[in-house]
Amino acid sequence: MLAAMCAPSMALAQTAAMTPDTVKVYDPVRAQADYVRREVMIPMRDGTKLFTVIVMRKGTKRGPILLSRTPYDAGRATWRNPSQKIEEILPIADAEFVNDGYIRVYQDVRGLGKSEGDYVMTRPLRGPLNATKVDHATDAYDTIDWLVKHVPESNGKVGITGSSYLGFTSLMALVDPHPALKAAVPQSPMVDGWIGDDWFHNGAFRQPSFDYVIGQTAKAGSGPVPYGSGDDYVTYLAAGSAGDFARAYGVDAFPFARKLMEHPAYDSYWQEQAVDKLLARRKLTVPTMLVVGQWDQEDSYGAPAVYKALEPQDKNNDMLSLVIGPWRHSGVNYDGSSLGVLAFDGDTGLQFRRDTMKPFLDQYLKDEAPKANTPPVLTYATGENRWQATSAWPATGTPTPLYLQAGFGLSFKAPSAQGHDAYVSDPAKPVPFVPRPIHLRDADVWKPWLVSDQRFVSDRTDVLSYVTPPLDAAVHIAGAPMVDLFAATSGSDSDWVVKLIDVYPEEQSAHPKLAGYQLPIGIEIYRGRYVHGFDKPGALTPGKVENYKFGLPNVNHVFAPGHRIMIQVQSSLFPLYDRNPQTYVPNIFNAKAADYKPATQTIFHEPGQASAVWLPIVP
Ligand code: PG9
Repeated sequence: MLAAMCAPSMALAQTAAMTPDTVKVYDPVRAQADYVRREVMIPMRDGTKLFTVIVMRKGTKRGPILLSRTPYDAGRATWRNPSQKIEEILPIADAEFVNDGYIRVYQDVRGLGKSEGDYVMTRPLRGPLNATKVDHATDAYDTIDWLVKHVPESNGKVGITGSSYLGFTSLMALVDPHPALKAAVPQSPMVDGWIGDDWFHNGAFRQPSFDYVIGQTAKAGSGPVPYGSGDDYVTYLAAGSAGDFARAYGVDAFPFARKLMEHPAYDSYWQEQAVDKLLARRKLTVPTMLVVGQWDQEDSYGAPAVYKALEPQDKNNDMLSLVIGPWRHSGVNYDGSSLGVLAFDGDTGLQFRRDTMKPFLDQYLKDEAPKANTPPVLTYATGENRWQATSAWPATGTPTPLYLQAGFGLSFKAPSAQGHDAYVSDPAKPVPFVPRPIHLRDADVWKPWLVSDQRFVSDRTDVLSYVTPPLDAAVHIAGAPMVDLFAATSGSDSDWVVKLIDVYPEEQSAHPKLAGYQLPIGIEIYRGRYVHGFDKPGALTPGKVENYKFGLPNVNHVFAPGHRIMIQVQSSLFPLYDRNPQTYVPNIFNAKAADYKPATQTIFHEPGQASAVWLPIVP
């Protein structure tokens, strides 16, 4: 019976052997999908069209729109897994939103993905650096304007979010915002690429930036830099300066790489695109929640800097909030149960998104949603593993100097005797930033590197480690520890790296991986030539003591009783940061082999020159 029914139709449906086998259009979204996924080209004011994907659960009505503007392929972002289930196609952090009626929108920024137009890296705002009529502020405005008019399932209210580059585009939407933009959650935004976000930290160049530039701007997707699969420590060392590396591998053909190399100091190119400075000159009209990870290995600077710049405007303490979680870069959008060897109390990413971010967005975006109970500041006290709400950041407390002492001690009492320690920093043997062999592209090493055990360098003669006795009582810090270093070099330029470390007791049988662990709470680098101003590089006078002051990342951490606090000082962090030749040259990207010289570095701990890290201690 079955055979009789099928035979005639099968015969009719036979496909000729030479039918061309390519199919022009296959829509993978099938009738059984639980979502609607639309791809549209949205016109901007200059006629350029931006590729935009709109995703929502079937049946969504009066849904708020949550927008992200990305350089990382909106198509791929909304097709994480080929599936008919909305939770599978979208990034995992979107689930709570689309399951509660949100419409999720991703857009390729101009010039990337399927969007039209010219791409300029973190395109500066219209003004001295951008003579065109368009930037991310206008593109966000035009996009929001189109969305509220063309998405019939929406309630006309839009929020913007995203991490890192997407955090940057979220912040740019706050410049002359569209009236329908009701709330923003910029996460780990790239704010100042010179002071403390992706490209440089306090003037020291981050060499993996070259890979990023190629990945981002090579049209044919021809990156990354073809330097081979060996130990990156060896490869970068053999290349010479970061400029030599760029020239050897053709990275200098990329305009943005040239811009990086042409602007080694904090000149107007950097100052005029620093987003905290741009926003500080404008009125904050959109409720904004800034988010960052305590161990953010890419953009630890931006969110707290914007918070600091805008908080004076927030008279009622209800427009601007800050969240610091126990996360790596963008970790907020993934499973936040652990980071490296550290385990937290549950999935801190989910806890934040579900209990803080969503109620905040609901309040401003959903029809008739209740007021959220958003704390002005929410941080996670690592060491005690609990969320903590406060009214201000840094939390109210007393900055207290923890002084370097003779005999490699540390104490809250200022040193009373003359004293200093010295080490030789040899650019031919820079201190590695993670154990060798180093593969900068290994995400499993890169993502948690800021919590990696520092014992691998503690015994090097060019790393000085100062440590307290075991603590009798907990020391709780909440804010950015400040380095206050008195140091001299025998060279004419130098880098200074300072690490604040929580040393776990040797006996930890309950957590054997943490026994004796030297957990970095903050690591930062400072290029000595800028001691008299980031825009005023100058040679250091050999032997002259200078006072270097710079911030470590913002943290909320409890050093538990029995633990010890350690401060390490060294002069390189390689190959993450390019080497300082230790001889002053106008532009380190052009340093020659002969400029790289060993230098004797002297760290002072004596009255009048008492090196310390100021800890933001809270009761
Ligand atoms: N940290 C990345 C980035 C942002 C902006 C510019 C360059 C790099 C990112 O994760 O997007």
